[in-house]
Amino acid sequence: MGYRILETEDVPAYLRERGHWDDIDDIHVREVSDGNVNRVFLASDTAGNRSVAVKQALPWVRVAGPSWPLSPDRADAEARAYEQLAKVAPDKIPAIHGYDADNYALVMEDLSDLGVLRTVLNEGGSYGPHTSARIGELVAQLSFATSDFGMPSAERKALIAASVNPELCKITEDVVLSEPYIEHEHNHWHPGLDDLAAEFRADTRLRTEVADLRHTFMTSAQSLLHGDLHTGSIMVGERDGAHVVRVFDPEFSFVGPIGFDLGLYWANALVSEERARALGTLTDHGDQLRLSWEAFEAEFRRLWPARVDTFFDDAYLDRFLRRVWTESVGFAGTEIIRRIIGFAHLTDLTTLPDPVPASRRALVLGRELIVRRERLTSPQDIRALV
Ligand code: SR1
Ligand code: MG
Repeated sequence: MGYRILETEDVPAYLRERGHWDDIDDIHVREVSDGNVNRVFLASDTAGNRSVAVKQALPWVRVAGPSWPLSPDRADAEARAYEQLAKVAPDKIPAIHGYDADNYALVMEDLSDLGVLRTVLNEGGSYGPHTSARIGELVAQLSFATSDFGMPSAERKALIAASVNPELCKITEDVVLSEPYIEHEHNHWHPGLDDLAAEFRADTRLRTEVADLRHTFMTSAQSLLHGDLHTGSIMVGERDGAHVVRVFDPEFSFVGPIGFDLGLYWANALVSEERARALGTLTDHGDQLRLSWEAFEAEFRRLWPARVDTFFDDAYLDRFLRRVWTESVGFAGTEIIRRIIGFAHLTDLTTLPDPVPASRRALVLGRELIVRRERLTSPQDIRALV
């Protein structure tokens, strides 16, 4: 049977057909779609002993509808990314029960006992001691294993070819790395930001630096990325007394610059900090960039000896990590800006009683991260800017 778009009432039979659920007299399904792009269902039994999540890619952007068509092939990219992640960071992703390539649907662990990090933070929670360290480690584990340091050359060429994700990359190239700096129908912003939005569109230096980051995004095939590592792609919580962190939604995955993953996380951490500052609920927000970078760097350096022969010695590693740092800073700036004057905004700011002062601070910070990235050489330099 070909591609069927699943509705809530189709899910029980679908799960039985795929061998995930026998007794469909005892199954309750609800749609919990929340992201911009896909549809997600949760199925559980009455006693609450069993549950699974079903995520299906639609042939369009969910929040825009059929007027913005998008190939469901992105589900293949997501399944491939989970395959790689399962090899190197199985403790930081949901368990994947099966992928149905005909229907572009993944059946996976239900994470609804955990909270989406963005929601936890928006509700006044803190990051806690381990979240950013786990994120830094995950980025290092995935990026090292799929880089030329962690994979034989021919195998990596095959990975690059298999991981092309043209439509989703184009979305990023447009909505993150281009549209906010030109007039575009996708863009929108609070009227209190009119002057800054106009200033950014007229700022030749800023636009040239963004062009450079865009080109890096398009050409730098360093490692397999998550591709959309914002705080809405991370679940956190407690299980059996332990703090757990799970990263999901890697449908934007492709082989690109590592700094794009770190930069997205940093941008979202910095925006969460602006929200907390506006509400007077600041806790550990200001530590997260440093904690994730330190964990990333420590893990990447720990893995490095595995393939030191081809790249000679640590001098090249130092140079490589400096480049990753600088690009991460720049990509963080682009993510902040597009989330305020581009297509897809953040509830961190939109749900503030007055989003303008925090949004203005974030926009100016984003611009500085982009244009001064070569001179910002440490987390302390970024603290000084904030
Ligand atoms: C049209 S999609 C807009 C954004 O939603 C996704 O979550 C990505 O962040 C993308 O840039
Ligand atoms: Mg997503």
